[in-house]
Amino acid sequence: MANARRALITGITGQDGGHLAEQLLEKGYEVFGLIRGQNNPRREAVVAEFPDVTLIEGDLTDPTSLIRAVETSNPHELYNLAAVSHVGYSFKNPTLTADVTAKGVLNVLEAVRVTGRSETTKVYQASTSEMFGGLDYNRPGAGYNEDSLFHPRSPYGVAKLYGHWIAKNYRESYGMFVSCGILFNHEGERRGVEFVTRKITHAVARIKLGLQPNIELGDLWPKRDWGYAGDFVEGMWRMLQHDVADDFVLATGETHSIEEFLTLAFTEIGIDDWRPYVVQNPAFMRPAEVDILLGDPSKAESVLGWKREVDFPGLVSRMVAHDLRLAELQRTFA
Ligand code: NAP
Ligand code: F7E
Repeated sequence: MANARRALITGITGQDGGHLAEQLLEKGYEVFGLIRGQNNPRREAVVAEFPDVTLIEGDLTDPTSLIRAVETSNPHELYNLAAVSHVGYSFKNPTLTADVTAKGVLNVLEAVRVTGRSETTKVYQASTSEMFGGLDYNRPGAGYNEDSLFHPRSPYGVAKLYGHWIAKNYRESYGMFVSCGILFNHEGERRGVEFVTRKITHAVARIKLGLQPNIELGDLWPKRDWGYAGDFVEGMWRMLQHDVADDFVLATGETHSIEEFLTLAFTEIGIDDWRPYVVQNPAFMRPAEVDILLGDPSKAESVLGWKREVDFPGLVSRMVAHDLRLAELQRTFA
């Protein structure tokens, strides 16, 4: 490993952290992961799946721990994926969201700068389509791109917008290589069950095996540009291999409603009408909703040569298949 490129991933226990660790190890990187808490329940799973990843304890709200993580890993590439990332949760915990998802980005950038690595460490900042907001007045027909207007609709979106701009500010002020990926929703087998796609596929598999009767959801009409997380982390890596730091939208260029996702997921288990199995619960509705998101990934396609591989039906199908295997195991060992 002496000559291997080194990468530090914050958010190693999350969906994207897992995909990225897997891909970077395959590419021959020495991978370090920041893990928070004195007894993080997800540590065991990361150690089991990635025994070659070196875990470093730290928290985005603790600047000293980030300086130590940067000094220990001395990374060529730092992927800042850690965040309070659930939009609904951010309405209930707005101060924590600002501390982690906004100010945490500043803490990461400062850790790189004050340790004298501004010229040697390339940084990826996980920006989001939630910064656009999906309102009628600023909704471009062909989809949002890097020049579209921002109008975030949640404490999460507002915090991410701070992270986006402070990342650009460090690029402009200190010449740091900081690239921001404005990523539209990306899902898959590693997605947390608190997000709507995985919540649905997890429930659909359990309904099929008789482990639960129905699923409780909030609003079903919002539309999202849903891609596969494995494709999207490949795009993150490509951003840091590009010769200049820049901002890039990653998206599929298609948008689908939650109802469409439900239709495909239930069809996978042979049920044509999902309505009898879905209970609407206002607890899962948000004080302000993002109605529709559609991204235009033309720049990433032409400049980075990036293109998503998995399409919408393929995404739903692989998630249901994975959750059916999981539910079968749960039934066997229950
Ligand atoms: P995720 O599964 O929710 O993972 C979030 C990660 O952040 C977890 O590893 C979590 O660790 C870590 N974290 C939370 N608070 C922390 C803190 N105070 N200090 C250190 N680590 C902390 O998110 P994801 O889907 O992989 O997304 C990765 C990034 O991309 C996030 O920044 C997200 O906002 C952004 N993004 C995601 C999407 C998407 O569709 N997935 C789209 C656009 C942008 P614990 O295990 O300790 O909780
Ligand atoms: O909600 C609706 C909900 O929580 C999608 C994060 O990765 O992508 C993600 O944010 C839609 C919303 O994702 C339930 O109201 C209905 O309209 O799966 P979600 P999100 O809010 O789009 C962006 C790009 C990020 O950056 C974020 O980090 O589904 N919805 N019923 C529900 N959502 C949830 N979670 N649970 C429900 O029961």
